[in-house]
Amino acid sequence: MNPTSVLAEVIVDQLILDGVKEVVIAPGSRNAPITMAFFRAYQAGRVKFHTRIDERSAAFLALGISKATKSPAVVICTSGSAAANFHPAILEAHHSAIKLIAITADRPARLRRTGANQTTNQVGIFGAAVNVSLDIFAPTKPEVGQIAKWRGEISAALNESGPIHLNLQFEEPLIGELEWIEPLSVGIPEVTEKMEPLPRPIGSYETHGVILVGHDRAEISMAEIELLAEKLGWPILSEDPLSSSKVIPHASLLVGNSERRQLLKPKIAMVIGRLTLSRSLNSYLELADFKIIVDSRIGEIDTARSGDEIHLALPEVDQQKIDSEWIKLFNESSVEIHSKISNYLKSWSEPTVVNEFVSQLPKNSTLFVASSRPIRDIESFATPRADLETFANRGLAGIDGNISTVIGIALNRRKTFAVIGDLAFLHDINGLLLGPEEVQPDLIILVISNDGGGIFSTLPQNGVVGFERIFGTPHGRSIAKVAESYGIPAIEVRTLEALGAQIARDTKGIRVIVALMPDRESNAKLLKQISTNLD
Ligand SMILES: Cc1ncc(C[n+]2csc(CCOP(=O)(O)OP(=O)(O)O)c2C)c(N)n1
Repeated sequence: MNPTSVLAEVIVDQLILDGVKEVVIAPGSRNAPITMAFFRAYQAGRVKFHTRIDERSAAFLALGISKATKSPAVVICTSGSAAANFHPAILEAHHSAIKLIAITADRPARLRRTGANQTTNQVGIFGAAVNVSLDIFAPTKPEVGQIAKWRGEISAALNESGPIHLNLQFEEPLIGELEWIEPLSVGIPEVTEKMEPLPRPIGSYETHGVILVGHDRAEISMAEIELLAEKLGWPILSEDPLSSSKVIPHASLLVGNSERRQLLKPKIAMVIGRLTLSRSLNSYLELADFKIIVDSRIGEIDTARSGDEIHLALPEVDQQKIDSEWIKLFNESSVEIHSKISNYLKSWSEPTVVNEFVSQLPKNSTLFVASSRPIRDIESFATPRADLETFANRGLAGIDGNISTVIGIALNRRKTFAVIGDLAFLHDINGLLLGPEEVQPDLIILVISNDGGGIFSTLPQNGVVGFERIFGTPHGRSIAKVAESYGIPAIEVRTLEALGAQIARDTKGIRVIVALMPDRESNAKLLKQISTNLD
């Protein structure tokens, strides 16, 4: 009889019963009971199993899986500093309200603060980023009722939203028999479903309103948003123009100067999700006399967020007067913007490359967009299309974990594409570290390679003394060679024709296209030139 093995076996069984379908493990000894229990479940066909050496990548991989499958993935590591490597992905999951289960193995509590090897205080290590943090141990003497107690704790924890943390104290021996004084299947408790906030019906609003949609839309479907916009007779200005053909193209440029902002001044604005990409949309929002915020995260995460009206779910509208001239005004202005910018989008540059890439993706494919310039270039320049499924880590807009997140997504989709800057690519290069038995998804990663952080050249600090070492941070590496050193095929492109040919190649597994860009400074100048031309 081995309490440690039994604890691990019961937790794995209960997690699977409560909806876990995939697990990512990072190697270690203290976590042996739970990684071995999960491997047995994998062999029995109950769960998908992934292994990653780097815990930070492992956690972002699990995040990507949770995002794509909408069921919580588990990530497991050993004790000590390994646990801290989960923190970035947990923070991203927290701020995007994604369920993720982090399991950290620990030594028994009596060994804390004794100088025992690889032992730190892991209890509560993720602070307020997790809604539940359990510290579970196996009693040395078996007790009747223990199994039901563990199962109840796990089920209750999984009923919470956002990421959760299970710290499991494993006593040695870490490997042993699974006999117990009662069957391990006993006592699965009834779980009471958490009530979802009900949409609050509203009467009618002013005719001159707008819907402003943040990139992650607070997980609300675009179809629902389109329906509401139609009922209200309001235009949709979206940070992500690639998941609806009903959005006004080039929204951030449309409201990029104060004159046009005044022309399109709304009486009322409804914000769905968070606006995190451009200053222009936020300045535009400020012009509205009345602001409605729709985001379930206001309930638990962004509790200090304010607005004239707050909704945790999309409101329903009864009747509404519509002024058809209002939307026309937006469409006409947008057509004007389109003709002004199209001249700039013909030759090789960052906005052109990103724009060509997203317009050439096959129908119904999945796209992950990294933070920094690519997501902003798409917001400003892309022509709307409705047949892509888009993802981004906009919870905290980190340049960490992007490769791992998209691999987690791609493992659950047929064909996935990603566009990412070279720093974000290098930051999570270990995301490409896949062992020989790991499943490689069909994924094409386009790296916009400008040898450093291009975004900083577009900000007011451009040109300050020490700019390159403080902000630009060039690395001088060949992205293609780095990818190849991880066993991932990579090719460099310098023309739109070559880029198009690479996108069209139907290949299996992961491959990288490196778009070699001119210097960051000339890109900043081009962006400036485009916006000046729109004034
Ligand atoms: C984890 C993390 N560290 C630092 C930052 C700050 N940061 C924002 S953008 C950026 C540079 C990104 O460079 P790259 O990925 O090459 O994209 P580009 O700016 O060239 O589009 C940095 C360092 C961040 N967002 N996340």
